[in-house]
Amino acid sequence: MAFALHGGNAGLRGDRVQGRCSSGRVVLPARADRAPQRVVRAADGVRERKRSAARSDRRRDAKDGPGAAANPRRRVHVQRGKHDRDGHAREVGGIGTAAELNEPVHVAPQDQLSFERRGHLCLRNLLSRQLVLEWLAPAVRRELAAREYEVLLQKVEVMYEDDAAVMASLTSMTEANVQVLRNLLAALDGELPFLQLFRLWERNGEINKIARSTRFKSAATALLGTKQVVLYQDSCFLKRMGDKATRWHSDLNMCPLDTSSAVTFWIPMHDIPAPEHGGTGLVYADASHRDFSLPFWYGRGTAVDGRYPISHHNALAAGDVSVHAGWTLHAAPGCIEPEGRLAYTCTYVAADALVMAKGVRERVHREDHRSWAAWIDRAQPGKSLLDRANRHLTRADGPLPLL
Ligand SMILES: O=C(O)CCC(=O)C(=O)O
Repeated sequence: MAFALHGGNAGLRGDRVQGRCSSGRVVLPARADRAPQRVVRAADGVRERKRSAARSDRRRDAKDGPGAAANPRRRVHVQRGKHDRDGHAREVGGIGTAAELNEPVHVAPQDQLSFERRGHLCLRNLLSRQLVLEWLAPAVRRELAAREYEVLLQKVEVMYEDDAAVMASLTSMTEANVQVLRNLLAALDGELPFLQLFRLWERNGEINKIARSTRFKSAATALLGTKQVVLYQDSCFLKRMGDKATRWHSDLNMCPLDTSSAVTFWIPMHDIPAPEHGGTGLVYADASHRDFSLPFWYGRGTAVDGRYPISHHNALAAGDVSVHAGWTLHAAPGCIEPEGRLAYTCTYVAADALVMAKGVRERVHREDHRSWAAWIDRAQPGKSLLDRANRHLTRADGPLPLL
């Protein structure tokens, strides 16, 4: 089934692309999965019986708490704890009591192989539906609302990067000028692909617990084939009704680290239909992360049209996570859902990733610079994130919390 991704004309995340959308190999959960070391397996050979078991497990989990289906005796009591400055529950006694976050995931070898070969994978039920709908999604929405100025400023910077007058005016912009930023974006007449916010983990205790959890650490280390990973970046992507397609891009173009070992977990904050039914989940250019030939011979920016099979992971339910490698080309359709589409992402890199040398760093696309601007000038180029010279960056309260 063919579908068109209508790209805007600014920013890195997109190009006007017409692709053939072959459904990705659907990835289904293995449901002996709530116990520690649960296995998250790809779909091959898993049939309707497992799907219907998964559906009834989800209903059970939603009713009785994460893990209730696999272990009916267990109830996860997510208690309300201390409150932050806005009166919202913070991490103490809150999300941290959701046992699933402390349970490592065993990613089956065939899934690791598939990720290695295709550059993407879907881990169904990596999180419980309850955790996503009742904790993560509200926390992400609160951050978006509380940090509207930051969100708008970032998008104006990206969309007006070639307009010297607008860029100059931003230096004197303050929180009181939110309306000015809104007007600048409105003037683009629907060219935006999404609104974005970085570093949610830094300000929100619940999100911090999730991004730094054993759950993600174990999945990231397995997929990258490394012992230690660092949380490099987190972000959220809000597509409002009418927002355009996310352009084809790979994340490492925007990252000042010299590495190929990066993995992004794209976590929808609600159920998302398959792209052919109007959903806005990510679509991937299969094996593009292994395409050394394209950048070697042509440089970046060559159209992906026709070069790779395009695939996706069909409908996603809250708790499913769509995962891609740092160099995998990916995009998303424009948003026709009246309620919009919201996803939270966290990106991990192997701990031996090197901080880029200064001359090279200038070539990094700046779309994500708000994610790393706070620490990059304090980092020692040419050294790994774990090197003694960069240890000061990785304190628990630092910009790159070690897992
Ligand atoms: O959600 C989107 O549309 C874009 C997400 C993305 O580019 C990413 O997760 O790297």
